[in-house]
Amino acid sequence: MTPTPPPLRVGMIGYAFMGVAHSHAWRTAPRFFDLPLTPELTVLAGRDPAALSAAADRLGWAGTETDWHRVLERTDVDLVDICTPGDTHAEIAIAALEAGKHVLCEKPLANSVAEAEAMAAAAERAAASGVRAMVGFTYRRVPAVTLARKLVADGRLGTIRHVRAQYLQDWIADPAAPMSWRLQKDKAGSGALGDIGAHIVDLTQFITGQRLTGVSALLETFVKKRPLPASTGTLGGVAGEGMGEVTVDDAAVFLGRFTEGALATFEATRFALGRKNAIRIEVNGSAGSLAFDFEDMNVLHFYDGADPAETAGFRRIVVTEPEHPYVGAWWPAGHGLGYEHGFTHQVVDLVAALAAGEQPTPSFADGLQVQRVLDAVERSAADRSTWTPIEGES
Ligand code: 4PW
Repeated sequence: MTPTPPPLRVGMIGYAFMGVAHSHAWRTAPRFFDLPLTPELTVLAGRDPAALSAAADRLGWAGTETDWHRVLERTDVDLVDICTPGDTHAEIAIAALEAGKHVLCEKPLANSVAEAEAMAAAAERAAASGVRAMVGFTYRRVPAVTLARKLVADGRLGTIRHVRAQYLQDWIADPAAPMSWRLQKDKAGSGALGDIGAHIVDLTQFITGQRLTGVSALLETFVKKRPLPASTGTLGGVAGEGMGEVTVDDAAVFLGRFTEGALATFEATRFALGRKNAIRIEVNGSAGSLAFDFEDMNVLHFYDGADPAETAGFRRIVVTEPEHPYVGAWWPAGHGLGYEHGFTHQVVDLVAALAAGEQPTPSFADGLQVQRVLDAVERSAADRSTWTPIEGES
């Protein structure tokens, strides 16, 4: 019998949408992948004892703590997984790293560049003693996205000219949809920009292997007041009495330029009625093009400029073959993966890096760089000096 790999004892803070996704990933990863460490769901933390205990039972956590500080004090925790809103990321992550715990932190890394800088500095200090930190830009681990990066890295697209990225949702398109923490600047840092725009910033940089060098942006808050929630759901909830103020952007649109000169357009909105979780990325290079849409997440479209004109055209690669990234560990060819698998792949890669004593990616330094892009977008949008009005229009 093969011996069980040593444990990786996880303490997770928060058990809402992301907490559920991460719990599933910690449990599932060792059942499908041969991991060098065995994740153990040691302790779940949250403030409401009854809800916490119900979540721990449902999600399979062995113990609970109602104060996250206790998770950091426990000697039976190796890694702290932060699944709370952004306003708590910096405090928890820095304290966890100083307590010698590895950290996985949900995106965006923080609510401000200053917080992200402090987190990246803490991660760098911790790395000196082998303690690692990673930020959860999960969509990198969708097989079609990982394959897209490989095609670019293999030179199949040549020199990148254009990057087109959209993250479109519609869960607050209705003005009667209630307030939530995602619509409060003090909790979320920003709105569509940080919550979903951060993903397409990370994804386009990941796929192209390049960084954004500058942006020009517009932000808009279409609905400035919303009903307070009577109850909250995963995204959205049920409207109750009274109104609250939306203090973040509802939508972000920006232009950018990549390190090697490619021009880019970005759009992040929760007002794209009918688009539920459409992450659309298109890249045009001198030798080929690719296109991805998360709403058809097992497919990558690739155009090879070297194909003879007679038969040239976008080919629809169904990314469900054992040769594709991550896919071989799952089902027989053609059986397809879903939203949750990206989180499982994130655990797989994190555990592999920890066991090898290597830095997992994306690192807190990568998270800081994305935070700087978000900050530049906000500063650009606030600066109207480059806005050129059209004569005769107001
Ligand atoms: O992927 C997205 C997340 O990063 C989800 O669809 C919702 O928006 C929840 O948080 C963000």
